[in-house]
Parts: sequence; structure tokens; C-alpha cells
Amino acid sequence: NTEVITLGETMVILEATDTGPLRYTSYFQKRHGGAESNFAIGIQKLGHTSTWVSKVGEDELGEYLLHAIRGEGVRTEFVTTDTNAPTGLYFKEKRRPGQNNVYYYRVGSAASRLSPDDLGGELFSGGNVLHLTGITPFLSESCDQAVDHAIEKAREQGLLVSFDPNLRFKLMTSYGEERARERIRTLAAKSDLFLPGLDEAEWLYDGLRDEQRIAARAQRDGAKDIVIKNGSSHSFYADRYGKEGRVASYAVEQVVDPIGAGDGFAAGVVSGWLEGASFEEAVRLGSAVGALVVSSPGDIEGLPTRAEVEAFTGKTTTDVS
Ligand code: KDG
Repeated sequence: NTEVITLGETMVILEATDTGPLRYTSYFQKRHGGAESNFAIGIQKLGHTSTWVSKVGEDELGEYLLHAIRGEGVRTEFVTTDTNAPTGLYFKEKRRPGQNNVYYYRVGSAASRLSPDDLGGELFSGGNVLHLTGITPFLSESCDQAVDHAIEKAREQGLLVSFDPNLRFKLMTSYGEERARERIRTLAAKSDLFLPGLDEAEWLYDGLRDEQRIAARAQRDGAKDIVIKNGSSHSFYADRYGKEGRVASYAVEQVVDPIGAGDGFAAGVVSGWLEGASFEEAVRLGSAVGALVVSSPGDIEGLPTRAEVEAFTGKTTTDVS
């Protein structure tokens, strides 16, 4: 079985090749993106093993997702095909340089029909980490239930739970903001590794922007190890033993596409965790992966191999004798 298990929706991305409002652009590049499959691919690239659980439609786009994600080495045996619902997709608009917008076509998608029934069999046996995001609970009631079920099953089998809130306000409208906040806080409280961005933490914890106070608050609720990401500046970490610190973000020459950076960051931290690195080292790896992702187009195209991380951070293990 695999070290890491994750579940959630992946969509086909149709990304406008030109800048401008979509009504005026004519050509699109096909890609794929989903916070959890991005993460799973990141884990594979860093030399670990991952399983992604989802549903796709019985359609060409579903086949495309399976081919592409399986092609990256991610295990997809627990992905099922739904004959009554399509694969979701979203359009990416490059409104103006530096401003991307996304438009979802995912209501009623196959993945929104994911339910606790999809988490059977030997899914968790032998695994180390279950990774979840705050996207899945808002896709549908059955997805919301699947998230709780996954945590329960993972705990029974001794897996650690990592959680990235990945706030998507567009998905919360039918849930209501207050309830959505409560839901995310509850999931944070159940996590062994909690990975909010600073703005996300501010939204979650009554406008708090002080990193130490945010960490203390989340830990009081039940979260164990915490990393608060502060974009191009730094990440603040606080572990369950009271050790805390800051890791500077790596400078990048050009931010090409920031979407997917958080997923890469999570993959880096979890990989470090799996390797028994210090928490600080794990956060540094997350930071390096995040920086490499923003330097490439697409969600997953910039996810680095271990050698690429080493070349980027200047740490080389290559024997040049
Ligand atoms: O993290 C990037 C993903 O969030 C994005 O590509 C699509 O999963 C996605 C979502 O639901 O927004």
C-alpha cells in the first residue's frame, strides 16, 4: 500500500492561452488540477508513494484525468467512474498579467458524489498520512460525510492526518459562511498537521494575524503541528512540543502561476515528515517546492523531483569527482 492517502475532486482545466476576459479569448490549453491530486503528484515526485481517491465521469475527460494522474505514478485503484455525472472542469482566465480568475463547472460533477462508501477495502492499511483539504466538505453532503469517515478510518489504522484549509469561498455559498468557518475549524482541530495561509487563519480565528497567537489558538482547539504560510515572506511553524520558528521563503525570479503552490508546499512538508526530518527542515522543503511550483504554469507542472529541489536550494548530493 502507499504512504499517503488523499481524497478529493480533480477537474480538467481549460486555460486561456491569451490574456483578457474569456469572452474575447479563443484558444485554451488543457491541463488538470485538484488540490489533492496535485499534492499526491508532489509526494510521488519527491520519492514517496500516494493514493488519490475520487470519482470521474464516464467520459473522455475522466479518462484523461486517470491517464494523467496515474501516469505520474499516483495509485488510482480507488477512483471510480460514475455513469450518471460528468467530470468537472474549470476555466482559467488570465484577466491581466498577474491576475488569474477561475470559473468552475463542477456542480453535480462525478466527484461531488464521492461518499463514505468509496473509502472501503484496504484503502488505509499500511498508510502513514491521510491528507485532506477544506475543499471537499463543501462539494456535497456525501463529500462532507466522506471527509469525517476518512478521518475516523485513518485514526483507527494509526495514520496521521494533515489538513490544508484551501479556502474556496465560491463553494461555501450554500453552506453559509459561519457554518463553513465552524466546519474548517473542526477539521483543523482534528489534524496532526495543520497548514493554513495567514489570510486563511485570519478568517478562521476572528481576525487574528499574530502567528504565535493563531498557533496557540489552533493548538488549544486540538491541532498538533502547525505551519502558517505567509506567501513570499516566510512560514511560521509551531510544533506540538512547543518549538517554534520562522523559515524564510525562497525568492523566485518570476511568479508565473501561483495556483497549486500550497499543494506543493504541503507535499514538501509531508515528505519531510515521512522522512523523520526536523519540523523546520520539513517546512523548508515545503517552501522550496512551493517556490518551484509558482515559477511554472499549471498546478502540477512545476512540482520538482528531489534533485530539482537540491539544485534549487543549492544543496547538492551529486558526486562530481
Ligand atoms: O490548489 C489548486 C486547486 O485548488 C485548483 O486547481 C482546483 O482543486 C481545485 C479547487 O477546487 O479549486
